[in-house]
Amino acid sequence: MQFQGMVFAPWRIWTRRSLWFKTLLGMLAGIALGLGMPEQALLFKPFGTLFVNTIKMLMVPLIFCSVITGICTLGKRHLDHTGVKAVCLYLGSTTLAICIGLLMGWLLEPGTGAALHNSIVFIAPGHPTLEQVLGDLMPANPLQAMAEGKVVQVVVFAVALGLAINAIGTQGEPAERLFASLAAAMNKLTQVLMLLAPYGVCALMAWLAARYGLELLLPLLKVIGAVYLGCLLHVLGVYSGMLLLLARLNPWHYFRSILDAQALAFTSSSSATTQPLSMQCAEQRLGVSQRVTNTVLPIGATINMDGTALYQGVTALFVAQAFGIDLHLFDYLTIIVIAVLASIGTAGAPGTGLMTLTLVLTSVGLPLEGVALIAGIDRILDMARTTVNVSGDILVSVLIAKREGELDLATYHDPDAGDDPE
Ligand code: DAS
Repeated sequence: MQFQGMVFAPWRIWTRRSLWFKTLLGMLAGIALGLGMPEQALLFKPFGTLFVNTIKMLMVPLIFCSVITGICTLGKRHLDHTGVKAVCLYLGSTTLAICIGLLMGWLLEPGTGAALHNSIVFIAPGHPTLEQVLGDLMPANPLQAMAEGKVVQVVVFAVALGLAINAIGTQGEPAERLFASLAAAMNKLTQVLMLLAPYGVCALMAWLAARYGLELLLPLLKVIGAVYLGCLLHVLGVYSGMLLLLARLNPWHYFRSILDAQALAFTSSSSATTQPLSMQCAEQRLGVSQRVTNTVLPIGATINMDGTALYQGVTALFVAQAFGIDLHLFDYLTIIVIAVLASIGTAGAPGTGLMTLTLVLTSVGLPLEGVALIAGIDRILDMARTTVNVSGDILVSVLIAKREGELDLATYHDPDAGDDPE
């Protein structure tokens, strides 16, 4: 019995480990295999391709149902002036975040030097004219757009259909329930199929490490640096600026009061898990009224993904640089639009940003092998981006409460003042 226990102990240890840890181990094992046994490692390529194709299979149905569900969820809130302000501020800060991500990717060039351009048979799409871009926005045939993976058209159709479902009121409820359950099913299927990630990432990294050696590691470390630096810039720069310019509030009190929520977001990598604490922080430590908290934060949880958008900006440029693909102005604009729209309805759960990254890459014709490259370090990036997502959720509730005269300034400036002295 003891011998059997020893034999199965490693398996039991492995299965108990969380997915992100296994994926990180898979990445390191793949790199070791590729460096140690390059000949044999090259045989792993088909398994890496299998993993990439799994991601491709999930992408369109997942984002189609998620965007529709997000639009319907927003519609159900019968957005009053507070809700409309929240949506505008959230989408505005997400747009700023993606721009900062693109700026960090452009300045730091994390992918330069990876030189993977001849690693896969990949034909970068030609760069369209303005007429072609505008003509291509609307799908002539939505099903064909899905079949061909034209994600910009899929997202445009999803937003239009979501708005239409809202517009028909009670008649749209069955459709709303259908897409909500499909979105839940697709999220479940994603969770199950992402169990393949450790093995797929290991196979892909083994093949790439066999081809490119240690040159691959430095770019991945640069991606981590660029995302963390960008997140820091966004939180300290943009959020401080918004507090000072839009609400004339001292940012210090905001940062001091949201540390607990940020810590939970960082360790859990889930803004949904953090939401109750976010609401508590907003009300009890920042003085936001219960009405604004209950209106604004659930909207933030549905559509606000500043950290995720910033990460998509950095990693999209990383992939383009690594595979030697030039991006043009329209590509940057497409990345911004898709990252903002994809944030609507993306679940606040660990790793969801990696799935929406597939959407951003596909929208500008970048290879999805880049997703498998990022998958190994994704949890490290997810911790930072979720912290920014949660910080942004709370920030907008403070800004709106201040503008609507529902911010208790005494609490904002000194949240511990009311605590019992002993
Ligand atoms: N982990 C997601 C969240 O909870 C963010 C992401 O995966 O990008 O917000």
